[in-house]
Amino acid sequence: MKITEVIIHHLKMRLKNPFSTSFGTFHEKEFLLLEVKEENGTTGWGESVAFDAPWYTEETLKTNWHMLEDFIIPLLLNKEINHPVDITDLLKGIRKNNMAKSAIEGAFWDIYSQQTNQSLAQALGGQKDKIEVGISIGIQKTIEKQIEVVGQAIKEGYKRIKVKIKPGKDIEVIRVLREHFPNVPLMADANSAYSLDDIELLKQLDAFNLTMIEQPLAYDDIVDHAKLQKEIKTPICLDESINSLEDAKKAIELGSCGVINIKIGRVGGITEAKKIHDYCQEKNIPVWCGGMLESGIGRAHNIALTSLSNFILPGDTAGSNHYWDHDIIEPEVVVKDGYILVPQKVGIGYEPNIEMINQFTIAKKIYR
Ligand code: OSB
Ligand code: MG
Repeated sequence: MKITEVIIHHLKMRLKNPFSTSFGTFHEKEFLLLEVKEENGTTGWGESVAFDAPWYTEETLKTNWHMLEDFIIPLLLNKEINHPVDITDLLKGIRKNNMAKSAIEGAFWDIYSQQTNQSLAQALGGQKDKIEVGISIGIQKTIEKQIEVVGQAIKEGYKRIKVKIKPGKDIEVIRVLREHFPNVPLMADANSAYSLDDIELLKQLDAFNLTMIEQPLAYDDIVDHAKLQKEIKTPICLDESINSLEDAKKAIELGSCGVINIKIGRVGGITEAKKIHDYCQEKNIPVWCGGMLESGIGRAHNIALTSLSNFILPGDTAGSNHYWDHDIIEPEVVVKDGYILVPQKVGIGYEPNIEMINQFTIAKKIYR
């Protein structure tokens, strides 16, 4: 198989509700969508999950565009690629820039599964035909609003509620939520808002029976997380700190976490994500699939990945209707009773909605 053309679409989609984290508030999602064509006419779709600013990781939409245009696309165009894993090798000289690499690798996994006449989930060795779904809820202006939004998500059937926390919006919020919802699987994500100086505060979280606390400490740390994990009984889940299988191995060896959040973009693609999944399975570390407020294209990849057997915990794969008035795939992602049915159709299993894609496109460039 040879990639003969890549189209980069730059989209901007308005979120239904602003999403607030410890590092900032999203009102809209601006991102790159990749349409990749192969010599026999098959088209695959991939999404770059990089945001428009470097507050979560260092990559941005523009750094991704630069890497794709100047390095990644030239390395892949018109090369013989037999299997998506070959891409890892072709790109191995480029350091980091995981989200940029992942966008095109994901599109090629789509092409590969279409050409081998299977669903992406099947191509990955996925075993589940439906996946459990959790939801990530941003920091709200008031505690009353936080209770209302969490209550609504529980009513909709989500299997696990994650709330974002930050200094000043932590213990009290969790205490009140736990009082109102004593039995719901609840967790907190700090997006690196704390340090070991906050250890007494973090220890207090142990009182609320959280399923885990996600990335409390620095985005590039695994040593302090290991120290913290020894002091608290709530499992630590690493997100930002895990960018490769090597990172996962080291974090597990150090005891820095009990759970890993796998995001395809953050780790450089589906191939690496699957390696981390397999390794964690061997080591009895449960994993779940994180979200990046993706459009339906990115979500389709996440859903296929989540069909692998060690995705034991519900992921951040809420339905299209949670984020958008209109998503860019057909059908949209539907969550029913807390589950998504893994599509059985070939490829990513959803059709890109070209009309919607064009409606949200603000720039576009063709490479061949
Ligand atoms: O840390 O998981 C995170 C959104 C933006 C940046 C980082 C994170 C998140 C989420 C949202 O938690 C998950 C989603 O619903 O896509
Ligand atoms: Mg996170």
